[in-house]
Amino acid sequence: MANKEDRYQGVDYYNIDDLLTEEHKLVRDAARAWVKKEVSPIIEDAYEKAEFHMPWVKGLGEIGAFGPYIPEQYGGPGLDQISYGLIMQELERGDSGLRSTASVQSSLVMYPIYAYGNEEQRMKYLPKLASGEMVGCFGLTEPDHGSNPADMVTNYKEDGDHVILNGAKMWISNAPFADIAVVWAKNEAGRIHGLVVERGMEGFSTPTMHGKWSLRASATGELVFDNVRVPKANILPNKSGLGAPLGCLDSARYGIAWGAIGAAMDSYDSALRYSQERQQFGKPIGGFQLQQKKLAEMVTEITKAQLLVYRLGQLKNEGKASSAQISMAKRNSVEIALNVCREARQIHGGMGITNEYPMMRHMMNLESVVTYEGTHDIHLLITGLDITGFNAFK
Ligand code: TGC
Ligand code: FAD
Repeated sequence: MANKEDRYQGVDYYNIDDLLTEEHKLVRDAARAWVKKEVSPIIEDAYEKAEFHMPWVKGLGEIGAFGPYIPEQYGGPGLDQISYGLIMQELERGDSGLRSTASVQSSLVMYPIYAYGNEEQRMKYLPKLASGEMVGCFGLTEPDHGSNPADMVTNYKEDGDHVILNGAKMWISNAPFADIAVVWAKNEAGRIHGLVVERGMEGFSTPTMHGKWSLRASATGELVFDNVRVPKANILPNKSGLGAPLGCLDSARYGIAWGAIGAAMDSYDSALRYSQERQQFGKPIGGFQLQQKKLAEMVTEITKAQLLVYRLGQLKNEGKASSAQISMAKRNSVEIALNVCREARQIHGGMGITNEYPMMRHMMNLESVVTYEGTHDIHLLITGLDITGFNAFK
């Protein structure tokens, strides 16, 4: 908030806090305090300048936002999935771009190294990624293959104890400053594998993408591979095929399902306060029925979404959450968040379009969140396939 104190208090209409453990609350409160201190005072400025504030990386490592569920033996905090969700919610309450950086590092870089890598790869990368000493990115999307990554053209050929990687990835969060990239490419047999490509490898470049009206406080770039020699030791050995990157997406989409509600909570929190303080026609605007309708519907949708992700977190902790359940939650959270932010902006009247208040920034961010990690349409089709058994993608 430009020049304004961050008075965010959280939203808990159904006493969901009573379902949380002491550890959940400690982790959530630490993330909230860090966002208030380190993010809120400068986020509007960073957004306007389209800059990712690099000192945030160290702080994110300190609050356990990088690989929250990665075991302590690999440098992670070893928390459960609900803690992971709560951290993502607090970060996205600050800004979706901040949550993006943590999502990518946690679910799209650390998770595949942890789940599909060998012990040497885990020990080499995970502790540094957990602390923020190293930052990673995830290259799946290509210029001509977004919703349909199965048709990717990025590929590698054998060359002794190396492979030669060629192709390009687009729309890659964290790419401009990442130390490593987990890249998905086809081998000579056309099978998809994950490779860890390191900055400095000859022929590897990461041009920044400019001109975004959304997610401006997050850096987005391309990954270009021009005959890059990657050691075979950098190929993740324990899973291949499209299911490998999609498995990472399950974890990241789960984080977004929690995160997007944070943007909604921030906007509702601001709108409720504004409605109590702003006077028109001799009384607070919160006293008018039309404003109450907006606020009551906002808190209802937030509460329903909070309960959905809490239950999803329980299922995830038990290893029982299906990909389709995660898709439903990601889709629902982003949709309600977009609607809540829009209504909250209207409650602020003209002031709502300025950077004195967070709603416009959240709304613009959510236009990326509704598209990345599987578009709104793709998640609907995943639900459609799951309930009918008919595939409507192709
Ligand atoms: P399909 O034939 O359905 O599946 C191929 C194989 O994958 C398995 N599978 C999954 N495994 C784990 N998790 C999932 N969610 C899975 N979905 C499918 C499946 O069982 C199969 O395995 P196998 O062993 O039989 O081979 O694949 P399809 O080609 O028909 O595609 C299905 C579709 C459209 C749902 C999928 O391609 C998809 O989800 N597309 C959306 C692409 C996407 O989400 N891209 C995201 C890029 S990363 C990103 O946006 C990061 S933003 C980060 C940030 O800044 O926060
Ligand atoms: P397309 O796939 O071309 O889709 C265009 C439209 O067609 C959409 O509305 C879509 O819903 C619709 N459509 C597509 N197929 C179907 C179908 N079968 N049926 C009905 N409708 C369909 N990718 C990464 O790999 N790593 C990252 O870190 C990353 N970060 C990102 C950051 C930002 C800010 C953004 C905007 C994107 C990022 N992405 C990343 C890419 C993102 O995952 C893709 O943009 C997304 O998967 C959609 O692909 P596309 O943009 O090519 O759209």
